[in-house]
Amino acid sequence: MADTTTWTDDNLMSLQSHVLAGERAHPGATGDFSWILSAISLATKTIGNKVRRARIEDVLGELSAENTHGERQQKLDVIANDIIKSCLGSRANIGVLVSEEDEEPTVLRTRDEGGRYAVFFDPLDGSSNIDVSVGVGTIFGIVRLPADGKGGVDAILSPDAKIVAAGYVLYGSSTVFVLTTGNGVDMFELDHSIGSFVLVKHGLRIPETKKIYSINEAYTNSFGNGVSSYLQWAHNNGYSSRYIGSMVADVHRTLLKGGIFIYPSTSEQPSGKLRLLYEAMPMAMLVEQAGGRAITDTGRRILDIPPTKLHERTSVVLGSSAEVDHFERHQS
Ligand code: FBP
Repeated sequence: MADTTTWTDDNLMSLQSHVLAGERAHPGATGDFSWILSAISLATKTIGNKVRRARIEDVLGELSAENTHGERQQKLDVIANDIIKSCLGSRANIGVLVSEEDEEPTVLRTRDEGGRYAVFFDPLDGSSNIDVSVGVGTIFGIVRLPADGKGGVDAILSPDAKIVAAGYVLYGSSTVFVLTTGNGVDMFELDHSIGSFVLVKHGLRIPETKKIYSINEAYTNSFGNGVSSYLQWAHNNGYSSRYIGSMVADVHRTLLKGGIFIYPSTSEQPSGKLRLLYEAMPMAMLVEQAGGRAITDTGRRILDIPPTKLHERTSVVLGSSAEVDHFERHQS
């Protein structure tokens, strides 16, 4: 019997060829993205291996050292950070690297020396879940630096710096790479048999509504009135709760299934916990590109916040647009 498989582009589309095809469609594209994304692809495949073999290679557990946020670093936080920096460091079009694990940015070269982009990243998000084999991930944002030749932190925090691509890699039951370059969201899965991220979903759209909220209710006593009133309403309207405690995993579920992810400001953390540049903004760009919304708990669009510090925090409310609308209605 003849093989009836329909051979379409998707079947054979790797991350690299998909990005290259996208660039070919843009006159004047320089190949910068595919060059940077190939480094991120290589780094995250390597990190994925480390995460999967963590107990075998005995790279689990905490180090005595603390990161810039005063949090005890996991061994794999540092390993992942080094892997990403060594892969991205070799890309001549990158000027600056900003990592959750490093207090200061790594300045590689000035704009005039070809460093047109900065890459912000959380090397291993949800690291408190590593030891128990729960989904963790790498989050990144690619920013085109202003043309005025400014370098270093000034360039990164300049209002002319524009986030032009964002993504995350989830190291879960499968290794998934979710990416936007400003033209919708695509999802790739690592096919271990060929060592390639293969396109599995082109033009991913977040469901308009879904009665699932994701928040750490252990902090209920320190939530503001608006958050408490929304949760009361959700409880009275048949919502279900899902919370993994790894932002990448909770946002991935929200993107695919719909619902709302909330990490609000609390009395203990008045500006929220999650970091603006390398957690909130990349996720906000992905959710918006998939048709959802991403705001702070005071209703401000996360992508409109002008960053003032490298490691500043923000409250995060993102997900299906109708669900974020419901949340917003309870804040006034
Ligand atoms: P890091 O692990 O990168 O520090 O990220 C912070 C994080 O673990 C998020 O992934 C997650 O959404 C949140 O903190 C969980 O915080 P909490 O334990 O307070 O609910």
